[in-house]
Amino acid sequence: MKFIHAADLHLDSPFEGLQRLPKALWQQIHQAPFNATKKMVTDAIEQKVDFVLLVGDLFDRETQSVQAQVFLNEQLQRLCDADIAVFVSFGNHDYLTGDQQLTLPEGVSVFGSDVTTKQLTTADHTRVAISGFSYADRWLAEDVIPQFPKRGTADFQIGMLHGAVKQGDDNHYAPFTVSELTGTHYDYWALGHIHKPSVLAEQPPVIYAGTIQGRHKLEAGQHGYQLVSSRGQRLTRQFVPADQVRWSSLTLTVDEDTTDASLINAVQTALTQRQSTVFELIELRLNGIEKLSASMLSRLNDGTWLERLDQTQKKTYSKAQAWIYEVNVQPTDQPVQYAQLDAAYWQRAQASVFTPDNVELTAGKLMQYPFIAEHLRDPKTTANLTDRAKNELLAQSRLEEENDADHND
Ligand SMILES: [Mn+2]
Repeated sequence: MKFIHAADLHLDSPFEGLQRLPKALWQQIHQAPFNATKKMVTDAIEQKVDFVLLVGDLFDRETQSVQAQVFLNEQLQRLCDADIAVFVSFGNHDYLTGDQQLTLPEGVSVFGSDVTTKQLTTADHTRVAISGFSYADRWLAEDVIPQFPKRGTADFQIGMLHGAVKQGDDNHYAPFTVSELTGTHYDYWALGHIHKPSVLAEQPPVIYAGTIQGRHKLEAGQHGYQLVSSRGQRLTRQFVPADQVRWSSLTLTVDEDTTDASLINAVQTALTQRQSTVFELIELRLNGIEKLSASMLSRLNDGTWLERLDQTQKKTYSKAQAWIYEVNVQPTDQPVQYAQLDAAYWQRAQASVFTPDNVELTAGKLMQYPFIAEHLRDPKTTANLTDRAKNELLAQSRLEEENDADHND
């Protein structure tokens, strides 16, 4: 018995924030979730799996584009034509609505909003029971694990669950605890919702397949699906990459001799030296910025240098299989001397200005969206804002220093 566990295809993701990219490249990125899904389907056919589990968020939005619907239908039809069973549950992004227009090929089993169990006997006579449900709404605050049936007499029982581990009071996505899941004595829990591939338990496996295609810098690294096969009563599993573009970072060190052109050269050299089999979208991180000239620092901060790099990478990205989409100057470990700013004053101001409360206040109504609230409450976000302010101040302070020096001459 062999199956694929995939989740969070997020077909038709808008990839906002990448509008600066050349059109052909943006299209390549927009197509990436589609092509990652296509690869998974091709693999399923070549590997002759018995069934495929798709655990929610197949589409990015509740109103799917015709293109995304047609595409998913074609791909699921390819599986059906190869006698591969398909089990689908919808998640918080593509929850079942009353006027659902989506029609899937016959032979695809879709879970409704109540937990139900579907039975399957594979070609090698293995009896498999699969329990799951779909979201009926954008949010599901209730713990649904008690609604999952007791393990039956099938050779393998699998749970499909699009949800998040219970934490604090804000639980919008079918909250559960890992011990609740392992306590069911199912043989495998196929999870969706969290986009980073991760293993919550090994015995039995409680696994997030992760999104099949990373869609922004917070979804860096490899993405794909789980290929699971049985040997006797044992299940072995393997993560298989399927992503078509990958988010990563590159760190370079700059110094007082760094110029616009030399930094572009250093980037180009570093890009040719890396070993990646897929196209990479790269965040450039720069160390040693305290040695840079004031003008260089402000060109890095205000995006002027990146615009210049874009002119070069427009010609080279296709060969380099990489695109630098952002530059971040790394905070320095050494104490920075601000000419017009007392360091102690800055320390005090920093502590009182960049607080989680102030961030929430500034974000205002945006905080009602759980994913935005989660991002803004992350201490890393506050730290990032602080670093950006610090870099701006440093550049400003350098310019003032240089202006003063000019006046003194
Ligand atoms: Mn998702």
